[in-house]
Amino acid sequence: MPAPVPPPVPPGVIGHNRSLVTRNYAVLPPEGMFPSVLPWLTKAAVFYQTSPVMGARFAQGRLEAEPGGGTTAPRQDGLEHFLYILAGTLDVAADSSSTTLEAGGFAYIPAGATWSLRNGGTELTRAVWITRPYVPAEGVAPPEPRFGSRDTTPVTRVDDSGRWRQYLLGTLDMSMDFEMNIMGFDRGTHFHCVETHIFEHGLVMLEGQGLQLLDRDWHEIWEGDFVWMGSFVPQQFYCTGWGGAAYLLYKDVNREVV
Ligand code: UGY
Ligand code: MN
Repeated sequence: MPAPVPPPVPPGVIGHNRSLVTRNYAVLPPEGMFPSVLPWLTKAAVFYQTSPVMGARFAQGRLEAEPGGGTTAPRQDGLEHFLYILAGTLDVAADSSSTTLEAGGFAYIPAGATWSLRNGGTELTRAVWITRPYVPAEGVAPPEPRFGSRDTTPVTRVDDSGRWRQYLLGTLDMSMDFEMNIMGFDRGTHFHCVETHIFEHGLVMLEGQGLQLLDRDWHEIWEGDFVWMGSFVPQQFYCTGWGGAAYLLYKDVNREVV
């Protein structure tokens, strides 16, 4: 009997791996991610990109929900959650507030809230999903549920360097223990320095492409890629290509780390 003919391998699949996981940073292109099916989700899955098993102090993944998919019942897990819609729509309820989010829409669900998610649309929904334990601040009331959208969040220009940012959950708000910011770069722009700080990052490339410095090495990243940066990882970003670039950035802030 003749040997079976193997299926054709698409160009670039072998010998061109961009995925990288180190002790304190990781680069994960979307095509290598696998879905986790969870007992309390129906017609939905999470493609986890980082979690405490990698060394992070938070969990981040991409939620994919088919039409009609979402949580099987309202949940109360004691964790805080952030969702940012990449495509499709998502109905989100947290305690007595609820809304339907479209692409660019986001939700913050505080720890202790009773919450649920559902794709009430007709297309696949894709969303960034961040989960972590809340660290309370002395003398400061914990945050309430928040909904918003990228379109209605002010754009702040730092200087005339071509960099801009949007603080989706505000900044210097001591009730919050993390920020979610969109960092934007006009063509050819970069940060003024190599940053090294205690804050951790989960980065999702929303648009464009660039070169990301992680420790001593440069990595080309583009739309859909995920990067985890642990505390004190030297980091810098250069916007490459012919247009601008933007990424969504998790940053743990406003708390002592001792
Ligand atoms: O705010 C920040 O820490 C941000 N500039 N870091 C980054 O984009 N890697
Ligand atoms: Mn940073």
